[in-house]
Amino acid sequence: MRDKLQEIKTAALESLAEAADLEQLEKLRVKYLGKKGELTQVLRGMGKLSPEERPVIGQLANEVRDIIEQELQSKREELEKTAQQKKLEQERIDVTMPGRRFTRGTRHPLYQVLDEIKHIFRGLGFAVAEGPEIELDYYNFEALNIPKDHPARDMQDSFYITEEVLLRTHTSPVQVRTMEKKRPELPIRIIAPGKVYRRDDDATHSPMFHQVEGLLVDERVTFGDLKGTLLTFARQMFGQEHKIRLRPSYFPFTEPSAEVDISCVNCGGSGCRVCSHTGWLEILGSGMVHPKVLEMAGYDPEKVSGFAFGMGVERIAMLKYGIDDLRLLFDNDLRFLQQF
Ligand code: 2NM
Repeated sequence: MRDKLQEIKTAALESLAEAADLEQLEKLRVKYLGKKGELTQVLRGMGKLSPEERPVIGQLANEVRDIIEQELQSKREELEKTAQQKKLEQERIDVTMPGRRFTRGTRHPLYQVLDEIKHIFRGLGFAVAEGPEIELDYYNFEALNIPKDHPARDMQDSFYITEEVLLRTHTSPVQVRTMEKKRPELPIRIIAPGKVYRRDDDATHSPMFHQVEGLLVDERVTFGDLKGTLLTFARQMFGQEHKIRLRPSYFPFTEPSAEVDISCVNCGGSGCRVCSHTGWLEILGSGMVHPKVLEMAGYDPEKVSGFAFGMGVERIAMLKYGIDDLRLLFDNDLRFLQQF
């Protein structure tokens, strides 16, 4: 057994000295020290030895193992060092080579416009409020006085998750949630920007689009306040030379309601193809908050009043930049996006 151990030691040291790379070294480690390795086999056979011989051979076996381990370790360090050296030689970097130009992205035109809308309303004292895109039927419809038979409540027109939960179809639920949270604090003066979802998909409708809605609730808020606020917005957004026009309209959550037009961004009002020869372009919907909506939010409609409005960001962006196809905003074609 003594001889066998000497034999293993000599053979191991010899082959370790010749190992050319880390892979070979690992094979040798397994061959000598592994679970089924030569040294391990010898140690297994120790049971057959006499009690006097056992500690002597045991000690010798341990010495042999220690020597092989030491040699393995120093050989490993040596080979790692040469491998690293070789890598460094192969990887010479030419520091005089010209750098690779990296292209910087641009902010998406929709979000440039959204930022601008927020900036204008912040200047008018409005705070930005946000809320969930997955909304309860109560906040999206019920609290907004939208009747059970309204087309938007149909499965065909909205994305339902359950009977009571859907993707919000407008950002008005954020306004309701804010009134609920802030009451009785006045004034409420917020805009609610964000993504909304409707089951529409054609050249002029995307199933996801962006809205900004505004809400002001206080004592003695008038239709004149609404008109002045929207005129100020329209002029900051499109230019001080613009006029606005209000036309009677209908929304379940406002009374009275009005559509707001701006003098045509293309012809200034004389009539052209863009404005279908009317001189006007519709930019948003608005109105005085319906007393039922105020009441459901916990306010006394005899004591407070409010105005609200809503606009589609895609539409504003298309008018502002003269984009004629909605889909360009969603295609992510860099040739288009880099123009803004
Ligand atoms: C619009 C048009 C008119 C509106 C109403 C409310 C709320 F929560 F106060 F009832 N938020 N937004 C509103 C009013 C939205 O979008 C075309």
